[in-house]
Amino acid sequence: MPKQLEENSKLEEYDLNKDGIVEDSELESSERIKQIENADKKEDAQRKMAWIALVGMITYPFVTILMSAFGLDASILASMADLYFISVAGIIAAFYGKEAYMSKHKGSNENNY
Ligand SMILES: [Ca+2]
Repeated sequence: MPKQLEENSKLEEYDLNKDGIVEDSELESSERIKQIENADKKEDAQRKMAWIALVGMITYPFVTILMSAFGLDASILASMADLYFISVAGIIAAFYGKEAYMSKHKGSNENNY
């Protein structure tokens, strides 16, 4: 008796060519697609994080200046500036360092996407 999937089965998505049979090769392809999608999401999240860090780093001095201009106490912001800049620069350097490393070594490893 042929095996069947129940109605609206979670495994339905693995039947890539919609012939009603989930083959091993389709499972492998689905797994590979999932890996690529996850890697893409991870890249997007890291890129977003680097951009937020960069925007924060650029706006930080202006916020301090604006606070002083409006007569607000910017001493707390100013006192954590050194630590903040080192941390944010670390994040940005790690991101662009990773990007450079990945683009240099692309193709040398099959799983490197
Ligand atoms: Ca199929």
